[in-house]
Amino acid sequence: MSLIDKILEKAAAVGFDTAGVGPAQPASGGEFRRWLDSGRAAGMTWMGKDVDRRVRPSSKTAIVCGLSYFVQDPPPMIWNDPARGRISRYAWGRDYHDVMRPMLEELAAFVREETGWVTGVRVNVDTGPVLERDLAAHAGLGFVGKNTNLIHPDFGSYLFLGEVLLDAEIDSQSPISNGQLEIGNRCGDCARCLTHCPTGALVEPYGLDARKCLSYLTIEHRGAIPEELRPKMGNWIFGCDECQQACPRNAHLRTSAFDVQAPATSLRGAAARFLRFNEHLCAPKLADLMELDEDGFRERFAGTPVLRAKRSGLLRNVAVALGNARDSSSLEVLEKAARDSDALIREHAEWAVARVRTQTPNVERPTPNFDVRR
Ligand code: B12
Repeated sequence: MSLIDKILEKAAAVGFDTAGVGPAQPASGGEFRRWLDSGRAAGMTWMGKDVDRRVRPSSKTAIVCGLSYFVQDPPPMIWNDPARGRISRYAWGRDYHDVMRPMLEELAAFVREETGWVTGVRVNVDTGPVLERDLAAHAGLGFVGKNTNLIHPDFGSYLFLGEVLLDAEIDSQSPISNGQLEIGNRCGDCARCLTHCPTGALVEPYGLDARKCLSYLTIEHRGAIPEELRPKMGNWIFGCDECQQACPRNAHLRTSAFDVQAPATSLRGAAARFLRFNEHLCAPKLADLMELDEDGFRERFAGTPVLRAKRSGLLRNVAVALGNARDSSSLEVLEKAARDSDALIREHAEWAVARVRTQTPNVERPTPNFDVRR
């Protein structure tokens, strides 16, 4: 058995849904530099550090591993309830960094053992200066779609990526996966992701402007949400999956009904091991979230990616969602939030109070309708 075959076998044994081996050099460094120069990275200034390492890494080989995180859709009565906030699918459970890192470490230890290499074997999941989607495409895991996501033929785009990076070429006699970056247009004429993005953040195929992206605004952005974008947030309060929901390459995943009583059986792939799936995590009641103090926030979202937004960011988003729901029964909770010690929450709650008080219908965006076949 070749070294690559052994590594891929070990990756499966460790629990990854898919893995491939390819060159660690990204193909679209130029695109990345253009993205930075155009300001599309918004406030993610850390993306502009280590540009050279991201574009021309010292590593030679990437063992790219994928972990499927697709779980079935929540029942429409929960998901479409405007009194609830929507959390994007990737955050419906334990933080994937915490889940994948030990799995990658185990794989890295195996590589060290098999090769005798004591240095030059490192793991990365999201945190290092690595263009992961490029490397994944190189390693044959799938192709980059117009929504900029890496799309796998079986798992769609609901696939976390992580790597074991090697400073050496690996068994150069063996063919490296398919070795090709699938850079061609595999989406054809489809542009659903572009047309379904609520804010037009996919400004061109394969081009995302984070300044408009709800995922960026609700998770990474630390200040006020631009007022003109607030009505377009609907009830997304942490991340956004609109461009993935609209993608026909994900449609086949939704085969069985969501079963609240037996969530584990409705999970697919390795996701079953780390997603705690319940309505309080995927679509929590907005009014409940507004009541959370610092300790309550940390306790409720312990171990999940939601912590990244901090209480300040999450409650800012919750205020916007309550404003968009325009239900006068939320006025009491919003008025209380307008006296919060956090100025960001106060300002967004005041905006929401004014929006609820104006009885005009929400014309900017109708109540979101979760229909993946749109
Ligand atoms: C910064 C970042 C974000 C930013 C910016 C997203 C973006 N599109 O750049 C924000 C906060 C908005 C974000 C959102 C999300 N993210 Co994010 N994010 C990252 C991070 C840390 C860096 C991405 C990056 O380098 N962006 C810069 C742009 C220029 O690079 P890129 O999008 O990868 O683009 C490359 C290709 O598109 C290609 N390219 C450019 N032009 C063209 C043209 C053609 C024809 C082709 C084929 C390719 C191509 O070149 C680019 C440079 O290599 C990665 C982890 C990592 N280190 O890679 C995770 C990562 C991309 N995110 C991930 C996830 C899950 C998400 C969300 C789904 C979370 C959510 N539900 O809210 C959304 C998806 C939004 C979206 N459509 O991208 C996953 C994606 C997994 C996958 N299957 O693709 C990653 C890989 C994390 C991980 N380890 O799993 N994210």
